[in-house]
Amino acid sequence: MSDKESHKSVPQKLADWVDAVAAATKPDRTMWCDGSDEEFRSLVNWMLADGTLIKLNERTYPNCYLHRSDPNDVARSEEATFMCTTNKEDVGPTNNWITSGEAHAKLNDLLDGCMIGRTMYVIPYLLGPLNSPYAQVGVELTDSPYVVVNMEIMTKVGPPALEHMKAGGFVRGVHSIGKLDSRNKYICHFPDEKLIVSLNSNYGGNALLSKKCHSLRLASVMARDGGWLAEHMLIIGIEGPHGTVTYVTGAFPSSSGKTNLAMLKPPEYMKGWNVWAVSDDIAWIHLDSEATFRAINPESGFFAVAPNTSMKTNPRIMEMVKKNTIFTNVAMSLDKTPWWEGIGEHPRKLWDWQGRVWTAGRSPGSAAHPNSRFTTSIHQYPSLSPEYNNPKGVPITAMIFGGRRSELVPLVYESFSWEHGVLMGAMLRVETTAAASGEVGVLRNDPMAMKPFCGYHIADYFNHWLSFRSRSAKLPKIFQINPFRLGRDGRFLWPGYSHNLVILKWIIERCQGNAEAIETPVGYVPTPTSLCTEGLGVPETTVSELLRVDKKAWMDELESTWLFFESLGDKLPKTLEQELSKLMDRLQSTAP
Ligand code: GTP
Ligand code: SPV
Ligand code: MN
Repeated sequence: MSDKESHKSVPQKLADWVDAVAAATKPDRTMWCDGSDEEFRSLVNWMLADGTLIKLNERTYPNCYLHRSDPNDVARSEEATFMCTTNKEDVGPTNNWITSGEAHAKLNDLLDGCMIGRTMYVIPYLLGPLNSPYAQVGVELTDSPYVVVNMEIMTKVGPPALEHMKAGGFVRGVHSIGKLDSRNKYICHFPDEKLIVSLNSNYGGNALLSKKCHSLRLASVMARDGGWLAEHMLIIGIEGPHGTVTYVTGAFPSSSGKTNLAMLKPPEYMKGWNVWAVSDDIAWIHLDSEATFRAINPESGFFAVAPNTSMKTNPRIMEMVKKNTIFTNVAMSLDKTPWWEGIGEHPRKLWDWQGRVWTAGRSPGSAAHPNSRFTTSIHQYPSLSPEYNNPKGVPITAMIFGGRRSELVPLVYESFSWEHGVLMGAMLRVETTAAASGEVGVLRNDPMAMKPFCGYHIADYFNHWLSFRSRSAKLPKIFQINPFRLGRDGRFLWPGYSHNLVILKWIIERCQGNAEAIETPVGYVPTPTSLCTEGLGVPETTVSELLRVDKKAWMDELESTWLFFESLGDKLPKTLEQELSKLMDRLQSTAP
């Protein structure tokens, strides 16, 4: 880390912008981050000294730290997230909107002197593999050292970014904790200026501007203009017993299983299989010169959900977070070992996520926050794909949509065509989770798991997806999965986690033309025998229930899709309307 004087060599445009932001926000000093271990350590030491971080048990969790957020700042704030453009029509009905002019006026007021008494950190970051034509640079200015250390885990900070910047421009991000005043919380995006301004939150997705703000909201606009896709998707390579690796992506909304699917450890009964992680949250997908879909992970780390992670549900994650990890809003045992609901055994006494004494059976609520998370470098993950750093990305054979549906959606099914698959994604209606503030478990439309992240009109986005039909002869097959169906007793019907490989295997075999399916009105559903469920211990009747297509319930679902599509106005592509009508016809012409 160094001060401004030693950075005479950075591009003038960057230096001028940093000076201008410093002149407005008035920090006591400006420090340029280089992403070195030494810098990371000194920031951690400062945060240990002022209480921003707590050191966890060095024996059980070496080099691990706990951060406790302000209790009102624990999840993404969709209500405070805005797309700022000239016309409302640009951003459509799924985004909050203010005019750029109005937003700048408001933000300039709030930025004035907001860093007085603080240090402003300059974080140049690279997203994507080194030397990749798809990589992008951003620079985040922040007064939060917690943000700096997280960004150093999540992205490539310092020299790689400055080097890459020589070849092109960069996305600008300004972040200030401000006074954590929730009435003045703004996460504003200016796609025309490639600018993000985020004030009064220090929480992950609101404050780590490389993540949802740059990699999805701004990148989705760039992707529309450049003919590619910026998606809320995991990327994995699935290796079969013969050693062939097939790459698939999966778009599920926040807190709906992406990280766990990306880090799946095969169950005992599936010897010879493995799942290699490329990404657990975001995919940038371009067509290469042969029109093959190629995906890269813009990120270099994980910012993922802690609750329910255990040696039983996901031993690979448990091993990975045992060192060099920052935990946010988890509970802590008296010997300073991190703890969360679902981890396994239950100490009688804990410190809860707000630092209060928590006694099992007596204290109300959960000890860890339901959206508590860990930040870990991707290089700590033992089954990281050797292709993770491939500048060209990995070739995509299938794309999966999913999300939490306690009813209706079968465990897995396949679309009839690209257009029908796009409809599947556009129709995605799922239960909300604790990853965003607001009620949990409420059904909402979350097309392609991008409702909170698509930075432009969602109907134009559907059109963009459809446009790939004429641009590629190697379109991935599209599937939907749902490991979250509940039984009458309120418990999950499907064991999930490692057993989800049974679903992935069927998907791969469908792509190879080797697995049987039944044609239903909604798509191809596995025959019970084509899904290898022998090792599972799930009764046959439960498997049948998981694969059942309920005509009446689907008709109701289509009603709500019509309403959603109607709310999008006349930009809705005709192709999607036709696909929806065809689906309706197919349902109507089947017996109940
Ligand atoms: P974001 O980081 O918010 O984007 O979440 P994500 O989509 O990566 O979800 P993640 O894998 O972190 O899972 C979210 C929660 O769902 C965690 O509590 C998981 O333990 C739980 N979960 C993940 N996969 C399964 C599954 O197959 N079945 C069940 N029952 N729960 C699951
Ligand atoms: C999500 O909410 O989808 C996340 C966490 O992955 S955040 O970084 O807050 O967006
Ligand atoms: Mn996510």
